[in-house]
Amino acid sequence: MSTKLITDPIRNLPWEDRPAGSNAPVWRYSHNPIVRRNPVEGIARIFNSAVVPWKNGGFIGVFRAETVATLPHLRVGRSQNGIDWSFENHQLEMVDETGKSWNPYYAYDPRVVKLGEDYFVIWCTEAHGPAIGLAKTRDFVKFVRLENPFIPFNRNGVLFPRKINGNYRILSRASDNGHTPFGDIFLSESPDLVFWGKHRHVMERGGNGWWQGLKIGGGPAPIETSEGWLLFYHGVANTCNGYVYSMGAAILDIDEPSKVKYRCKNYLLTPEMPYEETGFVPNVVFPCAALTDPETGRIAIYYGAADSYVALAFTTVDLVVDYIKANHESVGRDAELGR
Ligand code: BMA
Repeated sequence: MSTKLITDPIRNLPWEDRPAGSNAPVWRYSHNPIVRRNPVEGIARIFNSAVVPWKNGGFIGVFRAETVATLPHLRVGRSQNGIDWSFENHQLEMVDETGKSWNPYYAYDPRVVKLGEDYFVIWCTEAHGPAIGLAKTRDFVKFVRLENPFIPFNRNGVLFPRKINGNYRILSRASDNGHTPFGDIFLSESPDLVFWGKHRHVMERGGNGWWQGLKIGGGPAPIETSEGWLLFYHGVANTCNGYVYSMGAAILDIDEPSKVKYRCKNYLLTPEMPYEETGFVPNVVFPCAALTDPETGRIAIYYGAADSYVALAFTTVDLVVDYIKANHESVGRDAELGR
């Protein structure tokens, strides 16, 4: 059965066909990584970053950049083809709702979501410990920062691209002040982007595969499809040599996204290429954005590799949804409930 993407068209999204002879559900761009080390003077690495379509068939993004002093901040990048990027020579500046400067001390792992006329940026910010930051922009020049949705510690926030039953929704993972050796995905809702509540558990770490045994966290903004919300997420394995970050996927109920319809027991991408296995932090595949085109069913996924590079991977909605369904497993409480 074919699954439909319920998203705006992006006819020129970056694309490369699946290599001949491959039956992988997700495949890498052959010219990865698309952003390499030292991409801008004074910037050592750009990685876990978010991209959206922009004017005149181009693309714009909010990138996680680390200076040569290794403090992460956000920076705007622009591209005509979604592959070759140029970056602003200054970090993204934010103001509060009265226009007063309100810049985060550090900022990382942004996601960007278009909701109505506004583009929302959600990222990990400093608030006496890591917490979720939220800002909106219409032009990627002026960014108005809103209240932080949650108190610390929480560093993995993902906003849905539309309201559901009248409320905004965020996926997040409560964490600790360090490298968080635990973590499930939760859902919260808000009528106004200020007051968040009705917290629900969505998915727990674990399953039969060890790739997501330590913790899991949302990736790109969930993608609306005729099967439900397609969620790419990261899962972390704890090995004797440190954490290994892979990408997995699930499908959440369209009206009640705390309900998991299908969860894929296999990872879709795991560190295999030199730019994923070697870098500032080895063995990291960390998806933060996806571009979709309903007419072709194409999906382009942007992911951070080894905390050093931006890389691209591709799939189609039919391929990935069929793969998730064919490899569905119930985990934890869902399994107990027979879902
Ligand atoms: C997580 C986040 C990510 C990073 C990953 C691996 O906790 O900080 O930004 O990619 O660790 O270092």
